[in-house]
Amino acid sequence: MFPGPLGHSLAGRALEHGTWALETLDIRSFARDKHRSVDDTPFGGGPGMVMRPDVLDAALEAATAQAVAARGERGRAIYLSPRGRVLDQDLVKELAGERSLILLCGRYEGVDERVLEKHALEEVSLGDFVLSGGEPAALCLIDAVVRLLPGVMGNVETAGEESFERGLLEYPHYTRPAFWDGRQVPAVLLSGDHGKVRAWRLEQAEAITEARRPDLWSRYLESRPAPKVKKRRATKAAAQPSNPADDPAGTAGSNEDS
Ligand code: 4GY
Repeated sequence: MFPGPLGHSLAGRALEHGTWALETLDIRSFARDKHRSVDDTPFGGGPGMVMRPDVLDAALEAATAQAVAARGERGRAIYLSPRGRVLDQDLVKELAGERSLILLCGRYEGVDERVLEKHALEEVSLGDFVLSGGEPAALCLIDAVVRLLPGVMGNVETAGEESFERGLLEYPHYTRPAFWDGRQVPAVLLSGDHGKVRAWRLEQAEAITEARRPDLWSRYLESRPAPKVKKRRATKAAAQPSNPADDPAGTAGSNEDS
């Protein structure tokens, strides 16, 4: 399954180029019995099978030794699981800063809990759904991390250009033809006024984020500096002490949530 679709992507070219490297270990190759079994029935009963701690431990020890030999350190070890910290761009950035990562992909009902403890595995989730194995999640994580490595993306979307960097969803994109299928590209994008284009895109990104992702929208509002209070030229009226009754909360002109 590795590099699988990554071999046909941006990450695939970077892999050939040596920007990053991937070593895969087949957990079954660490099985010791004649049936090469990696799973067993759960203590306490219940459905399905659980991945055996002894086999996983051998695989993780081998992965650790390889990482230390190749990169000088183990790096963070991650178990892809719906129980984990939900992957977001902040975590992707953290992981892109590591010299090495170990990704453990489970099958069946999951892995023996003691292995997670022993190897200090961090659980990371792609979201609230259940895959049949961790591999597709690992591929997604790798893709998101590798595109942040220096040189992989070239000049596109450098430092902070992406909407997500500002905590917003993407604004709508358009390319030629300007009129297609009875639909016109928004005029502002053809205006050549870069300031207007930037303002329109921000407005669109904000509207889409507010409508579709109230969670992101709240965070954006909290993290955004309060709008600047326009400096007005001093007038007679402005020079007068204001009437506190006009602003009972006393927040006008202050910047308390910034
Ligand atoms: N969701 N995010 C996920 C997943 C598969 C059985 C435990 C997810 O990251 N991984 O659904 N993983 C299961 C398969 C063992 C992991």
